[in-house]
Amino acid sequence: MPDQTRPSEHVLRQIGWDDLRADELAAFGDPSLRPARCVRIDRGSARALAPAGEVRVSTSQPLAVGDWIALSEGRLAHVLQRRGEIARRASGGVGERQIIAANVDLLLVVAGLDRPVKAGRLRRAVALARSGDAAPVVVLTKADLHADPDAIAAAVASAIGVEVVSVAAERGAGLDRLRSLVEPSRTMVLVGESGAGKSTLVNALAGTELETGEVRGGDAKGRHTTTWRELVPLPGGGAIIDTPGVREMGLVDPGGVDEAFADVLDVAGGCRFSDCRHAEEPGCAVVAAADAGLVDPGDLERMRAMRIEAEAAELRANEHERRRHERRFARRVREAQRDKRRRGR
Ligand SMILES: Nc1nc2c(ncn2[C@@H]2O[C@H](COP(=O)(O)OP(=O)(O)OP(=O)(O)O)[C@@H](O)[C@H]2O)c(=O)[nH]1
Ligand SMILES: [Mg+2]
Ligand SMILES: [Zn+2]
Repeated sequence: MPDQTRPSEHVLRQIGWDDLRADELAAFGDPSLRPARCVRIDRGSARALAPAGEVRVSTSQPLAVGDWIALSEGRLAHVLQRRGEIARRASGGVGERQIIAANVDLLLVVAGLDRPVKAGRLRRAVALARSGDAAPVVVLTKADLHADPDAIAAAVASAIGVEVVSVAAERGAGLDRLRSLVEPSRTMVLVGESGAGKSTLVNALAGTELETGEVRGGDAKGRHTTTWRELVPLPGGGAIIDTPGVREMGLVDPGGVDEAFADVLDVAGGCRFSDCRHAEEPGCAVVAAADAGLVDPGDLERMRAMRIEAEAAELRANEHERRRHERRFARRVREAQRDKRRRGR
């Protein structure tokens, strides 16, 4: 293939385009195909970043922010294979699987130090990251409002077992560490409660002017400042995805749950069975460690509860998906029969 990276593709390289994806594109055997990345999804269309700038792509198939796509004369031709997707249970309704973003390297769980840190939420986000093949990082914002942010950061790091960065976005503190994590070409997504400071952080890193909001009390509906997900390229390379605040972070994939409990995971390697659920199995090192007081029995209980919840949600989401396929199939059959009758006349 002739693809010596065109200089104009540099902009895509900076947000994660690489040789593997170039090979995937070349394998379609159509030299007219051009790569682009979805930066925002609207109803029935998507905005994508192409080497020449942002383009609007109309589509009937479901795309996610972060998807790499192939365009042919400005039209969507292919969606390239995803390297992981961050998915949660949609709130309300039947609880279908909702994809927050695709092709994400790092998931930043953003929590403001102007309110108590909730370990349960952080663990959920860690599980979300792990099952989406992204590395979790906890970001404690509004460090300027807290007397001892370093102490909190250390406590959270040891409890959750992931890197913790504390930032005061408006003063620029802590941003260098985040830059070094995302540069030169990685993608990170921000998740966290409304008012946690996600958009403020994007603005500080990207120099954008996304709308930010007042911190409002209570938990009434309609208090979100950001209402869509958006991918923003960073000046030094890499990309950051802002998302609307979520009140509940429902899991739909049990795969990442164990890894959200660092102390449990530490001893789980000693279990007799590699797929041990740390419940009734013989030779379970986790149960033994909990009995001996080496693992917090409360953590073990919370881990089991979170996994049961995620398994149930996964079943419901799959069932929903299956019904949707069936309805679509039945509709196609009806349409085909109708066409046949018409032709027969
Ligand atoms: N003191 C201080 N305030 C901050 C900091 N970061 C954000 N804020 C304030 O927190 C409020 C909420 O910030 P946003 O960035 O809009 O929060 P968000 O997480 O994007 O909220 P949603 O879009 O609703 O999900 C704003 O008033 C910000 O000025 C910080 O580091 N220090
Ligand atoms: Mg916001
Ligand atoms: Zn076990």
